[in-house]
Amino acid sequence: FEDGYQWFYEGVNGWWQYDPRTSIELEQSYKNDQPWIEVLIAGFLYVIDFKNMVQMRRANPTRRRRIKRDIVTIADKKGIAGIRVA
Ligand code: V3L
Repeated sequence: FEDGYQWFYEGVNGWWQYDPRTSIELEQSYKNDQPWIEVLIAGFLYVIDFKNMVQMRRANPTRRRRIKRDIVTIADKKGIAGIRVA
């Protein structure tokens, strides 16, 4: 985004950047102070919880991943939405 921030979810030993479409949804909802939203990711509904900064599948809320909003250049990102970068 214009301020250099991007959205990430936790992987093994690092962070994955969200896909561009989901990132836009997250940013808009975050800036609107929504406490949580639902998004469709790869065919599954996920709850994004901005209070606790976690995401989880709606159908299986016990499996949760941390999320963060961070500067893209200093973030140790693994890739975008499961697509690895070198
Ligand atoms: N965007 C894309 N795919 C996701 C997302 C998301 N926000 N959340 C979960 N998945 P779970 P390493 C991740 C995928 O939490 O080696 C990465 O993108 C998730 O993909 O139980 O562990 C990699 O593709 C996983 O395949 O709902 O760091 C992959 O894991 C699946 O949904 C391996 O990454 C179940 O995750």
